[in-house]
Amino acid sequence: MDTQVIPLPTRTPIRKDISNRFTVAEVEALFALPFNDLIHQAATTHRAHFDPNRVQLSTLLSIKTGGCPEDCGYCPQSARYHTGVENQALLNLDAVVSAAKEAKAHGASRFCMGAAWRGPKQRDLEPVLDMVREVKALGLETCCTLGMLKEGQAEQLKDAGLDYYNHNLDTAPEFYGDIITTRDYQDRLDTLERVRDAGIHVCCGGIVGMGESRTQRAGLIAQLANLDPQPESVPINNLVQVEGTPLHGELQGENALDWSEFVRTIAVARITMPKSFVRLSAGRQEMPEAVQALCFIAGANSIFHGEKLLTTGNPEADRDRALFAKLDIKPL
Ligand code: SAM
Ligand code: DTB
Ligand code: SF4
Repeated sequence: MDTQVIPLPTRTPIRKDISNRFTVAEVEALFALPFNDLIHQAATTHRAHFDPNRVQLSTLLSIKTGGCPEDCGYCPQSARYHTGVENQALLNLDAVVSAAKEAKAHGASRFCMGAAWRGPKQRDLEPVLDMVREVKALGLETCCTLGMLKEGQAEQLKDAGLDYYNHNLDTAPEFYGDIITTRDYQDRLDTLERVRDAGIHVCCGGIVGMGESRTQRAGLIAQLANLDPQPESVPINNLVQVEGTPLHGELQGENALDWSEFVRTIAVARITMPKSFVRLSAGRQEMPEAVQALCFIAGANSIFHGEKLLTTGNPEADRDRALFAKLDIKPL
């Protein structure tokens, strides 16, 4: 009888020391692995650092909505596009605190407050500092995403009790100019440095499905993985196409990002940033449960939980509960 030799899965060696930077080609080589080998490597990496059956829940609240001066081509909150999003001035403290209490009651461990600003002015920041203090006092981790920070603002947020600041690189440097013209890549890196220097945890990721190439997806992941230290939290968003934004409508059918490529992106993020929380972020509403399950296998271990992201929909809490029950996943 013939003995069948089963080849071992292909493994691309990953350097342990992140002071060795990832090249885009190295990250692209991970993307190019056979799907099963890639998922296996990502799942193995995930298990070396995390309990694979636990997923962290963050809840988002838009504390200031719409009317943003920036031109981010994906964003329903830019004042330049007609998307039907209603502008809403900064919420008052009570509204934020009651939303945070509700998020906690629904099992969230982190509460993330988002504002459609280019960046906060000092008079904008003061009330946000109160929000951070009160949300923190509820025993929740606090996160803000307020746009670019000026000198000294990160320190004020830290003093108020801010645990995380979300500021995304969004895409590869080479594709960035196709999406945003009102701030550049370096502006984003500068804000991330201010956040890091103030001792706040960094939440930094990007969006895929905007018409970028695979090399550009690898370019985004290389940028994120080469941040030193790596971000504690890495949101991977699948573009939510909103009518009225420049990116609406063009990326359909064969131009749309295939689900397998999204899962590959999660897997590559996990392998290159082994100790970071990789968040399966925007786009879950449109994503079949089986694809979400693959993302969890590939190392995603955080989601946004709650019926809304900032302005667009997210799966209802009951749907997430049912999915977690099927997969025996427990919130962290
Ligand atoms: N205005 C601030 C800023 O841009 O830094 C904070 C809020 S902004 C909405 C936060 C992030 O949400 C963006 O950097 C982008 O990655 C993500 N985002 C916005 N619109 C999106 C969409 N339609 N689909 C997927 N992700 C989106
Ligand atoms: C992130 O990376 N994704 C979240 C959070 N950080 C702020 C935002 C997603 C927004 C999706 C579009 C919307 O709801 O307006
Ligand atoms: Fe404004 Fe942020 Fe939307 Fe860009 S992503 S338009 S900065 S709210």
